[in-house]
Amino acid sequence: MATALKNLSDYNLNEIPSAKGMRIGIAVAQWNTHITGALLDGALNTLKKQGAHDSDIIVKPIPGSYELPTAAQFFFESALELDAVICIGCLIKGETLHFEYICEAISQGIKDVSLKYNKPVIFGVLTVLTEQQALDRCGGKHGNKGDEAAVSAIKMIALQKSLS
Ligand code: DLZ
Repeated sequence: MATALKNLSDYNLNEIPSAKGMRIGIAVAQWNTHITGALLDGALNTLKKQGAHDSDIIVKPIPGSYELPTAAQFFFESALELDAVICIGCLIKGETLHFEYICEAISQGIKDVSLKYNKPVIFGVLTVLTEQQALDRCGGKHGNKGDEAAVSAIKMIALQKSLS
């Protein structure tokens, strides 16, 4: 779990499957947009490097991280025929229990939507104690969790295709 021991962007992209033809929705929370925008850039960059086509990536802004599971459900209920959804958000702990409740709801919700639709829903959400920890993980000294989310999506789609 300790990101400090790992750079989130430390992948050999030659070992990742091609993303050509994969259709991916990305829901991006509009809280802490200086962080979520950078996470989105990382995810888009990695998907395109791996061959995903612009027209196969559908990005939608979402009010806040709490809405990410519902947004993922909307994506799968749409006519977009997506292979996966990446949820991008950033929760920074404040002084109340709000952080704990939202983190719990999002992680459970993302898992529930993934199992309900039998499709990968990727947890690209930073849950951090300070803004600096978030900055370190959206293109800073620990890399970019958006890259990691994109790689997870590609690998899970490839796994599902290989088994079906
Ligand atoms: C309300 C709230 C707070 C306090 N903090 C964050 C945050 O750090 N990151 C985030 O993505 N969203 C936050 N929100 C908004 C909630 O996720 C949600 O959008 C609102 O509670 C409305 O349901």
